Formats: sequence, structure tokens, C-alpha cells
Amino acid sequence: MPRHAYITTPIYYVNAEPHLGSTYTTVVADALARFYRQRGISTTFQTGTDEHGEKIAESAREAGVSPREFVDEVAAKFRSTWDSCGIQYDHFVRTSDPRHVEFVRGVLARLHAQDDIYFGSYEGLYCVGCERLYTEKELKDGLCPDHLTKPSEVSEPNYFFRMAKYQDAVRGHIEKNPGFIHPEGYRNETLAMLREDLGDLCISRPKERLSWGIELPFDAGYVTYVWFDALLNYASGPAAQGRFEEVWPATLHLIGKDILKPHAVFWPTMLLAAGYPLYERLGVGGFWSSGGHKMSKSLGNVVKPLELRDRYGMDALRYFLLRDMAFGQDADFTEEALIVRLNADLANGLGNLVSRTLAMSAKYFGSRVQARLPATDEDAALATAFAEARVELDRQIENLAFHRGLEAVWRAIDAANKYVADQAPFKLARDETQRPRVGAILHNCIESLRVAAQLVAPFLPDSADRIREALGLPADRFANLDLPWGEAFADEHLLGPSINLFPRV
Ligand code: ME8
Repeated sequence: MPRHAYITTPIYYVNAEPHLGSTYTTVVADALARFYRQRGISTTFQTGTDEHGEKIAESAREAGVSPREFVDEVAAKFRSTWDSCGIQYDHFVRTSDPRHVEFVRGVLARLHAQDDIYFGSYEGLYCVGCERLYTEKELKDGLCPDHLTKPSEVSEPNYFFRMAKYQDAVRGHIEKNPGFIHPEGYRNETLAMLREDLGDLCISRPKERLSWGIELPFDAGYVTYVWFDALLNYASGPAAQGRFEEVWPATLHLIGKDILKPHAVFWPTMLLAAGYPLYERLGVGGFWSSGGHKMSKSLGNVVKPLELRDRYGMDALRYFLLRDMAFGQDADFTEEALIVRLNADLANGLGNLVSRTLAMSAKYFGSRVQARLPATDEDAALATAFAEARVELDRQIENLAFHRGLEAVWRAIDAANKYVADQAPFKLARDETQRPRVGAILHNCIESLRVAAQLVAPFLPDSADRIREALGLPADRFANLDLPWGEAFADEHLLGPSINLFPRV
């Protein structure tokens, strides 16, 4: 576990509204941040918006408003979407914020003064969609492999960052630190890139072609290349709050595989040049397709997070995203698959355990928790199942294997449902002499609910809170993950009435 967790998402371009892809990366970051906070680790979670560059200037032009008006409106939309999705970020960074602008100018001035930035000529094929230069080799039939558009040929005098100077150092660092880029496939991809001659990085655009950007501190005729500006958000955010020393280096930058090169090559190089420690880990996620196709406006298959939240609830959406994608691999989104998960794992699994436990407690004991009695082998096995789930969850989450972590928790939840079926308190209850045993069985079920809710809390925060409330547990007691099994509830503790946590769809 880290000493301090500083977790980031990419800062999203404001030329599109939040969609399933941005929601995924943001949910992963939010779940991790909650996971660390729950384990008592001081945590900083930053997200935000990327607001400069040609792409944004173009979108503003199309919308018929100034870039400033445009970015303010879309950035606000991102913020409000994350807020209504219950995303608990600590800081929302915007690259058009004057504090970020000053930070970037400071770094540029320093690199220029130490001769890591020089004036030269820029020639090549540029894709505005990607905001980057392509080599012939990288193109697919002469087109950008991501946007399938023809890049434009550009040639102009510009400023360059001496990236090549740091290339060997970055490669050496990645070779020495196997966990630096995760999963391993992306580490290998990066090492392959770093074995090629990457050359230097063009970091400016002449103002006559693009005015919407950060002006170079040493030449007012130019603005900074949007990636050079954007990557620095990870440092400028904490700096703007006077917390740089406290939180840097970042524990984990979460990104999608589309932006591997800027994060795995440009960014460590920039950090080395600027004299900052390198981030600890890059977590590279796969891509969601929608119904078997790349999500795109023209195909009309863009999935909107708020619509799904309204239809199924935010927790169901979070659960699906984390459970159905192996982090790092691609996955396909369909509403049918989400419904299958919701019904099987949430309604029949966790929801059923909650409703039957509370309903039987109400029916047999007026919702009063009964004494546990000495544990039978089956009682002990149930407690062990939850203890093991916790260990496995922690191990898997450290590996960013969210789907495996949740699977481990659900093994315990399934064990609890099986315990109810096997112990059959509903049958025993017919025999008056068995009442104490029925009370003990239900006590173990209630403990199962308590621990299940604690373990799922980072992933399904609303549901965990509803279970906590139904159990009548104060928040501070619930926050204690180390409460021993059987000691959370006093005899005669009053539970709430039964709830239907996840109605079947
Ligand atoms: O690239 N599946 O911003 P962006 C999964 N501003 N994740 C997806 C996805 C999909 N279909 N589509 C997008 C930028 N993402 C830059 C980043 S950071 C210094 C600058 C997620 O709005 C994924 O995390 O295009 C991807 O990396 C990110 O959105 C790109 O967001």
C-alpha cells in the first residue's frame, strides 16, 4: 500500500461530452481513491479537462462561440456529470486556469534556460484529431489509424524539446522498474518505442495558425503544443493548491491505451528534464466498444453515463464497468450484458442476501440481533470466507485487477447465500426449541452483510451506505475494517426493515 496515494485520470478534451470511455477511467480512479481512503491512506484524486489546442479551437468555431465560452461550458458539464455520478475527486484541474498556465510557463522558461528547448523546423504529417505528428510508418493506408482521416502536411519553424537527450534514461528506468507501466503488454510496447530513434519533440505552434494555447514565455509569437501543456496538469494541480511537495510523485496515472506514448515517453522525459521525480505507475486501460463497434457520434452508439445511471442506478453501472472489463483489455458494452450482471450478481446475489436476512430478522426477532452462540464448523467457514475475500480483494486491487477483486468478494457473498440455504433458518424457526440457533444463524448473516458492505463500499458506495443504514451501524463504526467478526453488533441491537437494494430488471 502506498504512503500517500495520488491518483489521476486523463484530463478529458472538452470537444466531446462525457461518455462511457471517460466514465470508465473516472470510475476506476474513484473506486481506487475510495479503496485507499477506506484503508486509512491519505489520498488525492485529481481529474479535469484539457482545454487548449487546435481541436478545441475548431469545436468552438463550429459551435459559433469563443474558445473561452466554449471551454467554460463543456468543462462545467464534465464537472456536473462527475458530481451527479457521485465521483469524489479532490481537485478538478482545468488547463485554461491561470494557475496552470503560470506553472507551464515556468517549466518552459526553465527548460529553455537550460538549453533543453531550441528553435528548429517542423516538418511532417499532422492529425488534428490526435493533436500529434505521425510518421509514414504509423499511418494505415495513408490515414490516421485512430481517426481514419488524412493527416495534413505541415512545415514551419518551431521550438523543440530535447527529448532524445533523455531517451536512454527513460528506457533504463522502465527496464529497471517492471511495475512502472501496467499491464506488461503496454510496458513492452513502450520499450519497443524507446528502442527506435524518437528524435526531439516539437512543442510550439505559431500563433498565426493557432492562438488558443499557452504563450511561450520566451517567444510571444508562439503557443505551447497542447500535449506539453496537458501533461503538466498532473503537477500543476497539486502546485496550485500548495500541495506539490506533499503529493508528488503521483502514485498512479490512469489512462486509456490511446494515450500511451505521451504518458509513457513524453511525460517521464519532461519530468526528468524538469528535475521532478518520475511518477510511480502508469495504469493503462483498454477500450470499450459499443455493441461490437467503436463508439462514434456518426454510428449513433455513444453511450451516455447519465442515461444509464437514471435507468439502472450508478452502482449497477460502476459494478458492470469494473466487473466486466479486465483492466488493460478491451471489452464490449451492451445494455443486455449490464442487465445480466445486475440481475445475477446484484439482485440475486447481494440484494437477496440483504432482503432475506433483514426480513427473517424482522419476522422472528422483531429485528433484534440475537446472541451468536459457540460457532459451528459452518459458521466458522462463513467467517473465513469473508476474511479470505478481504485478503484477495486487497491483492487484486493492488494489481488493478478490479474484476478479480470483485469476483473474490462475490465468492463470499455466494457462500453466505448458500449458508442460508443450507442452514435453513426458515425451517428451523418452526421448532420453538431451535430459536436460539435461528438467532445465531441470522447473526452470522448480519455479519456477512456488514463485511460485504464494507468490502464493496469503494465500488458500490451508495449500496454500501444503504446496507449500513439498514443495519443501523454508525458511519465511524462501519469505517473500521478491522472490527472482528461477531463483535460489530450488541445483543438486541435494532436493525432496520428489509430493503430491496437492486430491483430485478
Ligand atoms: O486524450 N474506452 O482526452 P480524451 C475506454 N486530453 N476509455 C476511453 C474510451 C473508450 N472507448 N474513449 C476514451 C485525451 N476513453 C487528452 C488526455 S491527459 C494529460 C490528456 C478514456 O478526452 C481513456 O481513458 O480523448 C482515454 O485515455 C481518455 O478517455 C481520452 O480522453
